[in-house]
This record gives sequence, structure tokens and C-alpha cells, in this order.
Amino acid sequence: MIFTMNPQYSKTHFLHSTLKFQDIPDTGWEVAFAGRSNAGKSSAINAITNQRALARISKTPGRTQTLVFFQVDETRRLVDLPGYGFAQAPGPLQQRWRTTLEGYFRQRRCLAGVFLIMDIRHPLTVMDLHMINWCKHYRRPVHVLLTKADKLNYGSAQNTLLKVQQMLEPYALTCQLFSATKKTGIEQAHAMLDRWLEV
Ligand SMILES: Nc1nc2c(ncn2[C@@H]2O[C@H](COP(=O)(O)OP(=O)(O)OP(=O)(O)O)[C@@H](O)[C@H]2O)c(=O)[nH]1
Ligand SMILES: [Mg+2]
Repeated sequence: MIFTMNPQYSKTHFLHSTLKFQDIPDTGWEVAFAGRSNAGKSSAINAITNQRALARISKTPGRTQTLVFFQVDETRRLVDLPGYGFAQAPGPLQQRWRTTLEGYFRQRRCLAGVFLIMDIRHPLTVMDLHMINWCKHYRRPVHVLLTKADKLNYGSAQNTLLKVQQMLEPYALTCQLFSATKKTGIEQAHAMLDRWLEV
């Protein structure tokens, strides 16, 4: 299959990195990328925008330590969130992230939805379920990317997708396979972003 990149996302550029989300005016729409440390949030942003190094990627968990805002165009943004479950981060920093993220989910009017990124080999951790409940509480729609799907063969990846979909049925959220390395699932991710970021 010939993969054609949706040009509107490939123009995305870095806007601001901060622990104070109020730095960026609460206008237009944004979609936040949440998930465990090292799950592949930053890589997913790069794959979706067809850029190699827009968001910083690292083998060491805890690379993204602030909210990083990327501008798709004048009214639309993608936001890379600090990963959760990173035990080595100093206690006060972890506490600050928690408070910041809680405020962000509670207050941010332009937050149209959350892409929840899970490593397909370790889906639905306790923290992921907390995040899903949190989003439900604040009425934020969630779309799950089961990423690193290239690490499993086709059958196992499909099986995991089905299982995760069944477990998440009570939450009425959507779920897909994704691989930043193999660039699979990008068109489906774009379709979801198009819906949420509709101007
Ligand atoms: N095989 C494979 N590896 C991936 C994929 N996505 C990310 N990775 C690898 O997973 C590691 C973590 O990726 P990041 O994108 O930095 O993860 P993150 O969720 O942003 O991590 P933090 O910023 O620490 O929270 C890196 O070594 C990536 O190269 C994928 O789809 N397939
Ligand atoms: Mg990151």
C-alpha cells in the first residue's frame, strides 16, 4: 500500500515546553499524548507528523519532563505529556507533574481528547486504568494507541487489540494498533485527530 502523509500534520512545529500550561492561551483545540514513561508517546508524535526529531525520543524512561506543545496550525496543537510510572524521577518532581497534569485535565477547555499510548506488550497497567478513569471523570474522550505493534506478529497483535477492546468496552473509547517504527496505524490516527481537532 502506498502511504500518503496528510500534509496538514507534517507542517507541525515546536511551540513551547513548560510545566505551566497556562503559558499557552486556552484557545483553539489540542490533543494530548499521555501514557507510561517509555511507552512511545514522543515517537508517536513524530510518526504522526512525519518528522524525525520533532519530539525528543529516548531509550531512557522519563525523557519528556514537561508539557511540550506542538503547533499543527494556528488553531490546533498536539501536546506531549510527561510519562507516568517513572520511579527514578525525584519525589517533588513527580508530585509537581501530578498536580500539573491534574490541573491540565480539569481546567483546559481546548483539550479535545487524549491519545493514550500503551506499549502493546504491556497494555492496561494500573496507571493506565487510573488515567482512563481520570479522563472519564473530566469527560475527556480517549483514543488508545497500542504502539510498538511491530514487536508482535500479526496474529498476536490482533489478539491483544481484541482483548484490550473487550476490557475497555465499559468505557466506550476507541483503540487501534500503531507502530512508529513501521509507520503503521498513522492514517487511522489522523482520522481521529481530524475528528477531534475539527475547526
Ligand atoms: N520497536 C518500536 N520501538 C518504539 C516504537 N515507538 C517507540 N519506540 C522506542 O521506545 C523508546 C521510548 O520511546 P519514546 O517515544 O521516547 O517514549 P515516551 O513515551 O515519549 O517516553 P517518556 O518521554 O520517557 O515518557 C525509544 O527507544 C523508541 O525508539 C515503535 O513503534 N516500535
Ligand atoms: Mg517522551
